[in-house]
Amino acid sequence: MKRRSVLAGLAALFVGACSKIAESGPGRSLLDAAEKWNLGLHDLLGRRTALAREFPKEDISPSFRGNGTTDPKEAAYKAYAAAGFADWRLSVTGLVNTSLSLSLDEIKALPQRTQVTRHDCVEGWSAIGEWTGPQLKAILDLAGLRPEARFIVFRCADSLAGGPYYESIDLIDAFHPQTIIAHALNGEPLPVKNGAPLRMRIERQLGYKHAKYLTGIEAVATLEGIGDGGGGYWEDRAGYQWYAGI
Ligand SMILES: Nc1nc2c(c(=O)[nH]1)N[C@H]1C(S)=C(S)[C@@H](COP(=O)(O)O)O[C@H]1N2
Ligand SMILES: [Mo]
Repeated sequence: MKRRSVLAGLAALFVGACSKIAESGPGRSLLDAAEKWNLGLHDLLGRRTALAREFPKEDISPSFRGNGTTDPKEAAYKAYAAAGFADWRLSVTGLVNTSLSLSLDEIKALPQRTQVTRHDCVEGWSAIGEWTGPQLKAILDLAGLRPEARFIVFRCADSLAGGPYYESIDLIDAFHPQTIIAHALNGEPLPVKNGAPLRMRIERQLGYKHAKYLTGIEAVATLEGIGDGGGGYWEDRAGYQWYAGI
């Protein structure tokens, strides 16, 4: 929201300045161009902040398949899983006023959102599931983002052949109301195959953005120096788009 008003303010300033220098001739077309740019910006922001479709419960898929890592092999993860994830913590670090280390109980004590949405994987399958968890916004508000923060990086407990899985999004998606940290699928604790005990839901983007086995959230000013700089495991390795809007 804050971002939207800053951008709209900038556009208004630009249009205002143009109307002073030109009432006719070439100035007039500059003003028209500025107005078009302003409208284009509003269109874009409208699309970015719109809600993903939510479905009635009857549409929930009978089984929600697992993809990518479905059973992390890391010893640390296996130890947490064996203890029912009782000691799992989610760290919140980077460009924040207060770093946090949250327990699952603390995460479940925040206001919760439940949403039935469709997951679309680039590999060509979809599934509908009901996800529950706090909005990422609630956690970012608790930690307090510093003004230099521009991206949120998600750290995961699992590695694939090329290294640790990770993902990242910009602040428009970070503050989107349907961007939640899910701990439940279809009313049950997340199964291991779907990212137990915590996974991201970023409903306006494709499946690979939804980091599973979430251990940390990091606020950064740039994606340079994170992984290979592409903003995610598959972005670094397979050239998947960083912004995977659907
Ligand atoms: N940590 C981690 N997150 C991940 C992956 C992964 O391999 N590791 N795979 C991604 C891909 S490609 C998809 S489609 C979804 C799959 O989610 P699911 O297992 O719940 O179907 O998780 C995404 N998040
Ligand atoms: Mo995927």
